[in-house]
Amino acid sequence: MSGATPVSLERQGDVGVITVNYPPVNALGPGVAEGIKDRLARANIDPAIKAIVLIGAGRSFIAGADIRGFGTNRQRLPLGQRVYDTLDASSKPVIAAIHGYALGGGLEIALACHYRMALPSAKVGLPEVLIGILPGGGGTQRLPRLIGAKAALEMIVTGRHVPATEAKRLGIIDELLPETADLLESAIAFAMRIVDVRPLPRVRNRSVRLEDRGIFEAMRKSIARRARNQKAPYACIGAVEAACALPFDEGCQCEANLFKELEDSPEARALRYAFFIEREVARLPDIPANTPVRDFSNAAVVGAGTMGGGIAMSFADFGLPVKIIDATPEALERGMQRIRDNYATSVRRGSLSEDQMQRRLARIEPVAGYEDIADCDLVIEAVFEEMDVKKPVFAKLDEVMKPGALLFSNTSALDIDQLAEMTRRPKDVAGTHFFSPANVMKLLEVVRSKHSSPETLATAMQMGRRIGKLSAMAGNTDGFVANRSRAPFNTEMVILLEEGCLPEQVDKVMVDFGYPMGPFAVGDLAGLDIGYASRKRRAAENPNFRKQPIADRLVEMGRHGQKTGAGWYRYEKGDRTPHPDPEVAAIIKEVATGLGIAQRTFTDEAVLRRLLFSSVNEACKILEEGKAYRPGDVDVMWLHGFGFPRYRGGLFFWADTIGVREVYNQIAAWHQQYGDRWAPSRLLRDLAESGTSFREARAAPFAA
Ligand code: 3H9
Repeated sequence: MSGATPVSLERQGDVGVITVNYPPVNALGPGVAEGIKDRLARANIDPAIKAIVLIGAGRSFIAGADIRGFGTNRQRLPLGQRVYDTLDASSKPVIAAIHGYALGGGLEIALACHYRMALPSAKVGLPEVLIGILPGGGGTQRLPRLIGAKAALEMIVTGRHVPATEAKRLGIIDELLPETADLLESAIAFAMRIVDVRPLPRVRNRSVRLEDRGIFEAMRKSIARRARNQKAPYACIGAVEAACALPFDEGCQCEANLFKELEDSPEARALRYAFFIEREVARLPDIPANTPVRDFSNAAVVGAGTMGGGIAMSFADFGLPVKIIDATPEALERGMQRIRDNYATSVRRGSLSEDQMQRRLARIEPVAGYEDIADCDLVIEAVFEEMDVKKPVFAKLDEVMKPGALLFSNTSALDIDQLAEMTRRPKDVAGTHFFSPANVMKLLEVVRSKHSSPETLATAMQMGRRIGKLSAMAGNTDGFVANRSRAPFNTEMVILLEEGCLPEQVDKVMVDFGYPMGPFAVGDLAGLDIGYASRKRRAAENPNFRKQPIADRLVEMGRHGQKTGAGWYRYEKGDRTPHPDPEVAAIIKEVATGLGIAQRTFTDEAVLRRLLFSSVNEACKILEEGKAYRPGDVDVMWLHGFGFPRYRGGLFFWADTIGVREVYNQIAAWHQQYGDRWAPSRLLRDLAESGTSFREARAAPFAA
């Protein structure tokens, strides 16, 4: 290595090998792009070097620009002087040798090289849109020139990671090696084969293949719903459109202008934040990273209901064999049929092949009784959500499961300590709360009992990651972190009706905000009887529980949601479209009159704040009680458990865009107006008084 940069140049025969070594994933951190430029210049003037290979050390080629540098006073070089431009201009051929990831600026560097070769396991992509920006290193101009506008547009607007085999088919990769090949050796051999080929194949000199002028409008239409309130996806489309209309340098200028507009936009800041909290959530400050994790290669699920079936599918989807039991053969068969139907729907929709379905189904083994699961490495209880039903299940699991097997519960609210205490191995017990549908939703809330050992918790977190989930730790409190912080929102939305809102207004506000569906429509989808049962339980436990007479009335009338053709909305047979229902409006009016509550109108902003501020306050209480590690953990749960719009960062990130003082003042005012349920949390008051943002809030030490 020459010089103190993370980039080295070595000569191997006639070939100069430039190696990027910036762990863990070779992002373009400080000195990397400069290092590549510098080594490239040296290689170009070294008469002994005839061709150049650019390769990454460690597990990746280059994962893109350093995301931490965005929004800071990052140095921006003028067009023509950037690493991409100098690679392109090299008079000696440059070959990008790709393994691991070539993403964002990493792929843009590869596109600026004259040739690209890759191992089949490599992935390439331009995922900038996922962090609220667009490719800013010429990617929007080179990719369409290389693979045509249509394919480039799709890759850039979705940001998806494209496997090298597909990238070869598309024309991004010139040569695909066998997986076992020595990448460097092969790249050097390739370099020697093309060493004298001139002119050098420069992507910038190609013209764009525009298959159909309508692709841009069609893309704008197709993303309209998903990308509402966002700028980056549209900027991506605009930049590819520019590639089709303008000479290369002008197209790059257009890309650079759009990049500048987006780099520090609110959506880019929120999406960068989401990227980092999703990684931070895996770190458990009070459990050492080197805590041993228990080996597991299979699982069992007790309970073949909707949740149990979804959990079993999650294991099967990620290659782990899973056994499933239920109380009766009929219930088990019903559960298996639901699993088969779910997979069949995916096959029909084209998201799963017949062959994949068969392989996944083969991993799910329905078995008759507890003895048949005794040998499994871990078991997840997913029976009816009642303490009296779950307790005997834990006693039984303790009796039958082999020593060392971990016992998890999928409860969404019940006390994990009590379940652990039903066993002689309380250390091996924890909560693993999946969200519905369990095979689709990404969040896994790992719930820590006061008995859970660090090993059990570390294993539960890892189990989630093995089955494609984002695992986040929660303390043992009613509703844990996700549902507890969401509960006041659910109460306020019904109280808003008493005060004069209609379900359709509340839903519209939340959809406009960015949720895929409004909360009342979601309620109808999930079934209103579920909330009814849990309200009855809570009311029995707590005399101060805020009743929801409107919601109760609907359920008592048999309006259980979509499944009964009516709930908050009315549904036509065989159609899931919610229609506002005058009957519901009449019930609302009648209940409100009975309660003596005056009806008034609400602005959309007032509705939004009323719902989300109530949850912000509760989430502050959760931090203050040490039931979550960090504000970011709460935000991850809202993003992945409840469909909170990612480009708004999460509950706390969004609240910071309003400002902690304003949030506090409003909550304090509502406390005066509505009483105790709006009492501001101590933490919220402290933050407001000290002018500390929600994101910087410190939680109390974790209390299981
Ligand atoms: C861009 O390139 C803009 C350009 O168009 C033009 C500019 C002018 N920066 O995810 P992991 C960290 S925009 C900074 O756990 P994996 C990550 O935080 C960029 N840090 O590993 C983590 O740190 P820690 C376009 C980064 O194997 C560690 O590396 N590129 C970056 O599960 C390991 O990451 C992207 O958007 C980065 N670019 O997944 C790619 N990348 O250990 C973003 C990673 O402290 N990265 N880190 O928590 C990824 O998608 C995944 O990290 C990757 C590896 C798939 C590469």
